[in-house]
Amino acid sequence: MKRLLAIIFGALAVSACGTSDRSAYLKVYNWGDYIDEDLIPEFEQWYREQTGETVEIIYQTFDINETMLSKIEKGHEDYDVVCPSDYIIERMLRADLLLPIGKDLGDTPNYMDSNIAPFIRTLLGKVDGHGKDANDYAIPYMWGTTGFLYNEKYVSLEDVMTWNVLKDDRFKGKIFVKDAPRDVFSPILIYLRQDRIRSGETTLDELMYDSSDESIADVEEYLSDMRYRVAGWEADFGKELMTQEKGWINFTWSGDAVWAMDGCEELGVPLRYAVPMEGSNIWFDGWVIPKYAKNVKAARYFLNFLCRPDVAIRNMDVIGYVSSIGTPEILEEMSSQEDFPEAVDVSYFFGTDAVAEHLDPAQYPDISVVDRCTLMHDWGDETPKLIEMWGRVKGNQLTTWTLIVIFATLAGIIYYLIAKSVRKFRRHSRRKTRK
Ligand code: N2P
Repeated sequence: MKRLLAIIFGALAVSACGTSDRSAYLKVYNWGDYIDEDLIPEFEQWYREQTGETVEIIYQTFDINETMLSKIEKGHEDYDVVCPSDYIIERMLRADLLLPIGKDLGDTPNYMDSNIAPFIRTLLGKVDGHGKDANDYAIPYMWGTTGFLYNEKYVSLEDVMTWNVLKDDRFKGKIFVKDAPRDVFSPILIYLRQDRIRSGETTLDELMYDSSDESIADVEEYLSDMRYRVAGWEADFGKELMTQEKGWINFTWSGDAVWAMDGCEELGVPLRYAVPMEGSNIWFDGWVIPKYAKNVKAARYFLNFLCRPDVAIRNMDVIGYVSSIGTPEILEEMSSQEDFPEAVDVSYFFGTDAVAEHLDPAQYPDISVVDRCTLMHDWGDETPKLIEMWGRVKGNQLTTWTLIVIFATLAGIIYYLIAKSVRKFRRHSRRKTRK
């Protein structure tokens, strides 16, 4: 409801923008369920305090990268800040769609420079900016892994330690998969190329650039064979279905898993999260300022605001995802929230002393998990091949409901035709008798 109202008010305000001063509005385009919405008016107030100027946020959401990208790339929409994933930032830089974030913040401290964990800065450094340093064009927001959220009542940890669980008939009709072509393609390719990785013929990183026809065909064959076990392709609702036990396995992002696991144990739904042994993606989403933006100043302040540790903690609490902010306050807060029995080595994120921290391993994976994950890369002009393959895989799928509807319609038509012939036959016989 809150989101619906935001969209309605947003739409009204956007139309009002045509006649008003555009510097009074900040157009934010973010993933659904990806911010503590109470922070929106708090930013507006903070911006007034910092600059003496008024700004009103027009907040809109998307559920997959491709929708957002097309609005900017094809629609030239004037969003001031948007939140693409790593490989889409790469694509936007390649297509020259981004403005530098800039550093002018008046007297306001720069939280962007000081608070982002070096680990995430290094990941951002791996984004190929095609001659540009991605660090000048993006502010990392949330990060995580891709893996399985599973219900321990029906599925064991051993089951989900391989991506091949997707082909296990015991779980037919109980699997939800993210409707995100690249996020599904990459782990499946990693799974299919295990032998080549082990023999040194290829590496995880090389696979993330692999858009060859051979690899697309292999993943398509795998997905086509897997799909009849899939109950649904979801962008955002899988986590809720898992809490209602409508699904037992969800191919999803760690943050969705954390959101679902929160409080589920008490309700008798034992949800867990794991990253298969074969390896997976580590990803981050970052805020960027598209070149069609109209309020770059407020955009920069907004990104700076999101890098405040207190703001990062509020966001994490509400959405379940993990912020790129890696200051000591974050470690202190996250380790005080719940007593996780297992210690994880998170020195890669919080610094050399953090080798045995009792944090949620779904949020802050142990270094051994991070070591088997890799960042995705843009396929450039090859991308349509993936989208076409995805369409074939999903498009050919007949769900049980589709089959029921088709059969019911056919039965109706057959009944109608038979009834019509019987009536015609009776009329004919009556006429014959009269004669
Ligand atoms: C939140 C979506 C998170 C995006 N609903 C993960 N890349």
